Amino acid sequence: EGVAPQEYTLIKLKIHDDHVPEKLKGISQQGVYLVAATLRPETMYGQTNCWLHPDLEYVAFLTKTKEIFICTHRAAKNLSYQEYTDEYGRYTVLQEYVGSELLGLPLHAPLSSYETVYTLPMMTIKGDKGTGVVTSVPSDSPDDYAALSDLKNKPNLREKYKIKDEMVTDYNPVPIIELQPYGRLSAVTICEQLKIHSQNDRDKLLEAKEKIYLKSFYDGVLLVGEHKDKKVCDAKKLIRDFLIKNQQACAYYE
Ligand code: A2H
Repeated sequence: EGVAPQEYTLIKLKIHDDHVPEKLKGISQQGVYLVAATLRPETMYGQTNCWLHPDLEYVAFLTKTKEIFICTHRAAKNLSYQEYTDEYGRYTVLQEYVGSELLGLPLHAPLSSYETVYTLPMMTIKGDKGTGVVTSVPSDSPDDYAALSDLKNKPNLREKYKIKDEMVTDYNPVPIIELQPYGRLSAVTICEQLKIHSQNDRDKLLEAKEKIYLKSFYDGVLLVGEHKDKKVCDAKKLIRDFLIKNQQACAYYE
């Protein structure tokens, strides 16, 4: 970790009103959101699901604008220093959860081509980074592709966390960025080339990320959306600003 703060975009994934957890019902008219920290706002067109760690603790708290955010306690505290709570940095924890209690929830994910995506389990989420909520873009993130493939290939894993088959089988990587020589699903290509078999292939996943992450920033070209045909490095900030302006995302530093 360097000295400079990392600038993330917090993507607000809204829980469908009719699936808001029991104890959060009737508290807010503004909606209940899982908030995911990402470095790649320009990839939100390709969201297929949202990852939570089944054993990690999450809190639901009320923001200054009377929305309910769900993230780790640590991230809630960081957000309280970043003007999401009252002027004294106070915030009310409404409810605590472990991740497994929040799996299988239907969400609206901004810009995604899938109208509904679901919360699914990922075992490699860290509690001391971001919000503990990770939005999944398997076309462009090797970690996300490996974890989604695990759920597709392992019925026992789905069963263990009571994930319905269709929450996984109906969802596939969406081509959103062209990156030569990897093509239109760069994470899929790199995982196949490096023979990555699961989300636990840590060394190979690190290598995969190193191969495509920076390259995508400089050489990637968007295939969809308002900034189609633009390079990722030119479109990234525009898409981030659009999401923030539309209150579908906010800035987050740590
Ligand atoms: B990224 P950095 Cl398409 N545990 O978003 C594990 N991973 C986490 C996390 C946590 N607590 N919090 C955030 N992340 C992920 C999109 C994406 C991301 C793409 C490609 C690469 C990529 C869609 N998932 O990240 O350690 C989030 O996934 C590659 C680095 O703070 C977030 O951005 O640098 C990124 O890791 C933040 O990682």
